[in-house]
Amino acid sequence: MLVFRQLFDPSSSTYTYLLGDGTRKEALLIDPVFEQVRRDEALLHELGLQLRWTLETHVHADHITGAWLLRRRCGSQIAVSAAGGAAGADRYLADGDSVAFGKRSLEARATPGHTDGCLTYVLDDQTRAFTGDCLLIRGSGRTDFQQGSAKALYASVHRQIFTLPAACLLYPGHDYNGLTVTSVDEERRFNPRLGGEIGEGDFVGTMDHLGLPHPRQMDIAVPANLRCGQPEGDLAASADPDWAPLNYTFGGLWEIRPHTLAEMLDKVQIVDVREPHEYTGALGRIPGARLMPLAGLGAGVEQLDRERPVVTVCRSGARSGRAVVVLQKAGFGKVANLAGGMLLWRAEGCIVEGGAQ
Ligand SMILES: N[C@@H](CCC(=O)N[C@@H](CS)C(=O)NCC(=O)O)C(=O)O
Ligand SMILES: [Fe+2]
Repeated sequence: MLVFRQLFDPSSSTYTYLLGDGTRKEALLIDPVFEQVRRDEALLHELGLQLRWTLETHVHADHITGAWLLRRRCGSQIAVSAAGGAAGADRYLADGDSVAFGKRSLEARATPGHTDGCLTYVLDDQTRAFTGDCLLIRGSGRTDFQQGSAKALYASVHRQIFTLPAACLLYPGHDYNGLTVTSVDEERRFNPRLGGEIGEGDFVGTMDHLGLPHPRQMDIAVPANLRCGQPEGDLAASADPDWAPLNYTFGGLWEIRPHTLAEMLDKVQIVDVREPHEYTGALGRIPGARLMPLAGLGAGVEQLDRERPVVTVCRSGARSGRAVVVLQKAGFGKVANLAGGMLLWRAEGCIVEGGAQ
């Protein structure tokens, strides 16, 4: 069983792809983004997958890869193109090499043109291919920096991508218009730069006159990606909260487990965001919890100490998850949601004040 997820980084419009063997529980990520590493890790964890590899389609100019950080956090190995010039990887790929995850695999195809070292990854059964910034949906990667060559890109698309089966789905490295997927057949027919009867000369003429500004992050991203995303200096930006062992969820929240919270009740402020009748109702409450219903939370935040961690709680963990977002927006840095709310708190036998016994 193939596990497949398309993930998006809105700030750079980058797609990251998760591919997993659902039986063997092994996975890889294509083009992870540094700032999204926690999200990707949470998804892998929630799906029960072990990350074996991170793969790069090329040395990116517009965002920093999450490869190095994922290796550090998940023990994955880094695979990059041998022709890309990046140092610090575990494996250097050339045209025709394959990378396995469980019983499945991807074939690397050299598709230079956007950069010298661009690779397209083709799934073993040729039902999907990941084209990086070589072929975009109804577009192509730019060819005006990082050894770009419009001639080379034209040849790559025609020899390595348009020769795949017509029904093969194509997933790009970016999309700037909200499009998500295309197919070989569609791009052969409708790509306005490369499809139909468009010849090499037509393509080169188009690419020479795009007049695009350089990516905003280019001066930071290229050197960092030549180190596979290893930061210079310390790692403060990617450090986890240190006030408690917390879990990060794919939904984007830090959560605390009932037993972890039960052992540190005196060190945190507990904000119960249920309605008053629930606070005094049958489920009871956590000793010391302060009643601040979600609707009035924004107006009441000044009653809270900004230096002490805050844990939010409700019946099931849903409203309190929303409360975390409200508190973060109000500038609170140390906030976590009680996983499973009062229901899980009681189910795990933690101490309750009031309520039915
Ligand atoms: N405004 C974007 C520009 C991104 C950009 O130039 N993207 C490259 C891929 S790394 C590209 O080929 N873009 C094609 C296009 O914009 O048509 C940024 O600053 O990051
Ligand atoms: Fe790129």
